[in-house]
Amino acid sequence: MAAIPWSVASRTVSAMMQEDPAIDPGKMDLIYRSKAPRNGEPKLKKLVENWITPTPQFYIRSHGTNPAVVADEFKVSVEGMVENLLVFSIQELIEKFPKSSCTCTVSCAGIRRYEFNKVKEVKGVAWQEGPIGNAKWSGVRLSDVLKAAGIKADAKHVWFEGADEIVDGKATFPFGGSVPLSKLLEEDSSMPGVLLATHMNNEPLLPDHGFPIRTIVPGYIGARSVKWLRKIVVSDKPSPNHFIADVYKMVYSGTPVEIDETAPIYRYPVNAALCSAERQDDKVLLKGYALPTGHKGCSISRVEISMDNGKSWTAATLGNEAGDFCWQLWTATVTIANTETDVCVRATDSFGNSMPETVPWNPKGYLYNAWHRVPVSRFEI
Ligand SMILES: Nc1nc2c(c(=O)[nH]1)N[C@H]1C(S)=C(S)[C@@H](COP(=O)(O)O)O[C@H]1N2
Ligand SMILES: [Mo]
Repeated sequence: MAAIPWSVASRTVSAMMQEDPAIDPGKMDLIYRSKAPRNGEPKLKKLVENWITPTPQFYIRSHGTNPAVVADEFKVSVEGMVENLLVFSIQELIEKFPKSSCTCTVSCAGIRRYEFNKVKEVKGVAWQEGPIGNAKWSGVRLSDVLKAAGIKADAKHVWFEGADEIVDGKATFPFGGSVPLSKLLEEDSSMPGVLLATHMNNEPLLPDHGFPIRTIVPGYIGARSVKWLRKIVVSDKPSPNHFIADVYKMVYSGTPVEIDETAPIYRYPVNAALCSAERQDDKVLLKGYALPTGHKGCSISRVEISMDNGKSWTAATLGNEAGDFCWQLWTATVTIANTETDVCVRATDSFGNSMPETVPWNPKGYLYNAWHRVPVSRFEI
């Protein structure tokens, strides 16, 4: 068996042990909303301590059990509307194609879902503000792999399929998704359109994050960044996989007709959250994050705080670190006269998108991005 240069032996063992729902020692810090499948988000105060989210603080969202993976035997195939069908081991992929890295934010479409529950109960993990993280991802570019495969003229979408098995009633199927091929036109020397990532924050991916390989789709909801990637299919239509054909769509009544007629969600909308509050003499220091809409060249232009339910707003201070498809951290110093009040936060991005005061309820609880309204009493100040 060929030696693996990026030393994955330990990961192979721990990935195989995923039958056991024991939590990876590197992921003990998360607050688990469910353990099987594993769904955990970081403590918010910790989340905003670093612009690059340390891997232990990075949320986990899995729909099924982690697949048992033997890294040396793992293969990724490239099929469909291509001139050459290709199959690569991870070793071959990383030897054959130029290395590529990017820093970008991955955020779950269900972020802040618990707020919908206050209106009417929604299905799905009751996430708070934590299923979001900004990491450095490294691997190879999907565009380089597709160049080697040769794309046929009428191709329009690229499907991804994971090695996990999702059980839904009596059916079992892999997690999957797709992106329009045009997403790849967005790439430049510093940002791939889609990355096939083997590493996160300079370490091989943890099993929970898709070891040995996953897609990372900058600017798209987390569901499009398929973990344990084993199949890439080039097609003239979006993937028929459940997670793009039926779910991860913004529907309001959820009838079959509405689902069929609604496009899948791709890019995430502008969002922001207040994550920590600390007393500093007679003032309070607030810290949070803001995420611009997932478009190339889109950044946060302002974050504003209101202590009077949105009647008046003051600007927060944006952190220095920013980048395409990345969140931005912010701080604000405020006076809190009345600990019974709410703090409201809203962000506006450079494409003119602003968080609305309220958003309509949707039965799946996706894309909650109304003003972040937090009772001061949430924080011990
Ligand atoms: N194979 C596979 N890929 C997947 C998922 C999954 O359940 N299976 N969950 C998706 C969802 S909904 C999100 S938000 C991200 C979460 O990535 P993370 O667990 O590394 O944070 O992975 C996506 N990729
Ligand atoms: Mo997600």
